[in-house]
Amino acid sequence: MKINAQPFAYEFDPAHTALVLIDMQRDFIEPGGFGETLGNNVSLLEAIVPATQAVLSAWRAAGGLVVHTREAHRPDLSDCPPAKRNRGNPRLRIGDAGPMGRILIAGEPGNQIIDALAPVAGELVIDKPGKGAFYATGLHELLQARGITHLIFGGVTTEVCVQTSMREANDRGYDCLLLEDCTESYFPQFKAATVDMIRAQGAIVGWTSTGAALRAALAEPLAA
Ligand code: TIU
Repeated sequence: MKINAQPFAYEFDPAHTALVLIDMQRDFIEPGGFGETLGNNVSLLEAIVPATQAVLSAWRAAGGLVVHTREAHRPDLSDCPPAKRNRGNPRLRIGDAGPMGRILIAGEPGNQIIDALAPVAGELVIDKPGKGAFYATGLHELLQARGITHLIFGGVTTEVCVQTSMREANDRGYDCLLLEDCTESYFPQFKAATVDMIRAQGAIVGWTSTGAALRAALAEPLAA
């Protein structure tokens, strides 16, 4: 299957491709979570939910593997380096009690994926202590066991956890595509720069396209 992308068409076989949705959690998208405690306007991120939901439905209908990640720490914070917890000047730190439970802690209400994109049976849910999806998670091994060679990315935020995960994936040999309308940043200029730098130099990190282009390709699998 081939879809229009930049800097040139992206080719993939859905049987060997996973849709990877990065950290679509209440902690980043809703008020009162980690994103807001860092001083961000979280309302910007909601805008990508409908496009991401449409892609997720189409990908599920096509039978493709779905991977959801969550930035999450253990309740005892043993996987949270003090350097990460102390960074910046947040109103609430990782592990502190907030309106949606303890900030960025596994199992808390705020740490869950938003209802609109909730995982279903058979999908991989990866809790990650870092910004990248491959650090300290075993994700590479899980993907290799399933014969996955291509990864299609959406999620938040573009220049932090999405970009870090794409770079980790690229270094591990995956062909990566970023869906521009299914990713967002608290800083529009950082999203734009990230999209540009990913596809620069002949797709140095990966390709970029849109959810609509992916859905169109999935709707006509025999045409590709
Ligand atoms: N702060 C910010 O932009 N992002 C993060 O801390 N984590 C993710 O991107 N998921």
